[in-house]
Amino acid sequence: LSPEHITEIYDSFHIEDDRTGLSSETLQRAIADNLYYIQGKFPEIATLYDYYMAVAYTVRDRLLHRWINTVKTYREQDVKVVCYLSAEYLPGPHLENNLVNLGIYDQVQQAVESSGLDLRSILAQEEEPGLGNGGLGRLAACYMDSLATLEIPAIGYGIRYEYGIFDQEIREGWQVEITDKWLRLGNPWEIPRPENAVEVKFGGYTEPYTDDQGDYRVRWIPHQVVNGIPYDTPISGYRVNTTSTMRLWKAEAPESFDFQAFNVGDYYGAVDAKIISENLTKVLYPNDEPIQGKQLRLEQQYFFVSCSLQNLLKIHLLRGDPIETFHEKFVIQLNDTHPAIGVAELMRLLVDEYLLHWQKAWDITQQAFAYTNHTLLPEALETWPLNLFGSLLPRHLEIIYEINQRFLDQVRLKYLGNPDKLARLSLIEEGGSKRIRMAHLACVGSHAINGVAALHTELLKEGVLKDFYDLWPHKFTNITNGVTPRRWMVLINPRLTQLITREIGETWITQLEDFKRLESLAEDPAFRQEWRRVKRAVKQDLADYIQAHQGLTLNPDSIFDIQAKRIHEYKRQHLNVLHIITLYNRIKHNPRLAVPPRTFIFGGKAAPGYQMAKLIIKLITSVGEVVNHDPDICDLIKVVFLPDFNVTNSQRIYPAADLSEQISTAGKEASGTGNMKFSMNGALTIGTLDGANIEIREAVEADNFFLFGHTSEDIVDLKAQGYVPKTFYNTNPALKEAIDLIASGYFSHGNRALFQPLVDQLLQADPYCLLADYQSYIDCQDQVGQAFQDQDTWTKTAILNVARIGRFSSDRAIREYCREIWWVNPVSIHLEEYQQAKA
Ligand code: GLG
Repeated sequence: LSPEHITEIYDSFHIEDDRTGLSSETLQRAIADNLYYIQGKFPEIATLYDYYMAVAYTVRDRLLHRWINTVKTYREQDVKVVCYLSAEYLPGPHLENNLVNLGIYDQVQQAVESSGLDLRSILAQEEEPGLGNGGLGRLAACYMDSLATLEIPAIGYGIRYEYGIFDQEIREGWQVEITDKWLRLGNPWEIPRPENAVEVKFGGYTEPYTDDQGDYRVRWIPHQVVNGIPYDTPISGYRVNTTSTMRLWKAEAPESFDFQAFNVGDYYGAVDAKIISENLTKVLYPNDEPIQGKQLRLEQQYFFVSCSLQNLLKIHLLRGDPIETFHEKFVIQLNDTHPAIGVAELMRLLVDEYLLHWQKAWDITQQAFAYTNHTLLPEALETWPLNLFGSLLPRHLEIIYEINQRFLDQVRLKYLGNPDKLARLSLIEEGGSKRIRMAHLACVGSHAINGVAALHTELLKEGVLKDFYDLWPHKFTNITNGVTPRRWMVLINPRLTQLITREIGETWITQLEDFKRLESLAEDPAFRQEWRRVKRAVKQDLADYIQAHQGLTLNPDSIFDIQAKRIHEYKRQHLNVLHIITLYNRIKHNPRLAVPPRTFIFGGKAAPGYQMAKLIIKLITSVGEVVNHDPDICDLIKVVFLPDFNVTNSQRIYPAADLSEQISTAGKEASGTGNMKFSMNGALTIGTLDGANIEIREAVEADNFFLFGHTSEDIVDLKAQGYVPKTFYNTNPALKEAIDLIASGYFSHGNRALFQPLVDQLLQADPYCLLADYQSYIDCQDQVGQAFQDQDTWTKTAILNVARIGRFSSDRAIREYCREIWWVNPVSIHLEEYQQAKA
């Protein structure tokens, strides 16, 4: 070999860095390296989980490279950052999402296969972070995905719960809750940052003093101090370098042992302090809609909010910016009222710790915060008993009094002699025992207030927040929710993704409005046939899964009629059950009746303390027991309850649906986001005029949506007239027969007592108006059955649903937040060569 020849050979190949390279060879080498040096394993003894960890670390290295460049750029360019404060996040498994976003799914698959392994089974090893209950937490995760993809500087702050939402098992038809030990085997996605720990104070008392300038000041002497340790998880954007941070706080005792207590012999007392502190972030409250009065819950809220705000102020000052410009560099979104205490905490930090004057601090606070409301249910509006609040946060109580006094002074000037108005607007609820109204604190302390769907925002303005709307109409906006097409289409439905991309290209992945191009294809019979083939294959996948896990054989040509969401009376899973029983009765009466075969699939968790919701699960499984095994039914109806509905399991469900059940009582569901995921994957919706259903129906057009039920106005009128559910029961034989069958013990081995509470609730109160909507629902379901017979028209309608769902991307929602509330701009991230960065 001549020297020239050797140089030529060297130039012809380029060895990639093992931590950043993206070729399958490099990835394979990196995975083997991580297996060896991180897991401490060699192939002969490595478990699938070890391989999962090795692959996860390999992908994380690629993310870190982008993440570091992102953080660096934001520091250097002094950009404005969105801070999303949310007590809940449901990001779902990270690995596959990162493969999709980085565009290395195929390379990693190849790398893994070359080692004789299968990527799907490696992906299945991941334990998802169940750090939320439902829609609110999942929305936060979709928004983090869109923020990164749109290259908007953002940090998502939250709580690192040691135990997330419980795992659900079904035993003898009942829900059983199992502790979610998601951290048991380690979490490769998080990086602890103990050096950035902050202190959070609780309890104690306050005392006034005069500062050097002669100004009146207050200091807070706490009873207890807890440390907050940040754990950072990188959040990738789709095919961009931007990688944002989800920073979750864990509570720890400041010292592992309180040595002073230890020295005087109080060993257990010293350990107790540690236990008390660490209990703070132990477990997520498993209620979908907020609960009242639990001290630990207020402690969790204050803890993560205080950690986050202290962290933001520190970042701001580290960038060399004066405290007075804080609101120009950060905008803080309150995801519901859970972090609303932030308003008082930022005031405390600015006034007590950074010694600003009240008015200056208030201007900064109001301009920094914005508030999203997620529910109208009156029982869900968070309020805290004054005593509890004052003993835990004595200084914040004083600050809230001061905010309230200044606010009510303003109100008094506007509404002369209107004490009712004042009482309604006040941050303090009087009467009986006084309470702090967190929604009011959020409204007063924010420059923008938004609802999550058009109807919801209108109802906010007319109802719960009417007085605030009258006062500050300019603060109110609607931002209809959206979901990320990366996870909810590309990741969960590769078959449909491929078909669509083949026809219209892949721009839709970041510009979902481009789905519009599918409209003309709805007219193409050959395309419709392919679409049907895909749908059938995806339904078969779910059927296989259910066969394997529950031993139930499903007919993939039946209508897959699915309701998957938290179990709640307002969401009306039991209305769905009344339809099942009605169909059952019809077939029993007329065994030769030609009904299209249907598979009813349910998924969802009930709050552990919500007895009625748990009874609804038992009703679904009990009806399934009877119906699935009744020979007269000839397999025309099947009822399946899929246990443990979470992000992972939901991913099998949305793509397989023909029919999406969105049947809440009108006016109760703020938005819903499952409705969007189903539609995006080509299901038709049967729904009420509630939440985002209304806008989905407008978008897909009325002919392509199965509408039933009373409107929210009807429901109000119905109740005002004195709603008597019994009237519907007495005058509707099919309804009566269905309810009587439940009451008779037919589905409970003759036990009439079992479902009595549910039957009584329906006949005596029926707060969610199931009986009033029953006939309309049944008629609509009959139309669904009819329509499904004509498969070709059904498919056309499904394609049109997808073609017109573009508006419900979280990218659109985030763009609206940026434009109307946050006033932030994208910042592109360029990668420095790794070697260069190291030097
Ligand atoms: C709430 C509402 C849902 C809404 C979601 C996200 O009940 O209707 O879609 O927030 O805004 N508790 C929730 O999940």
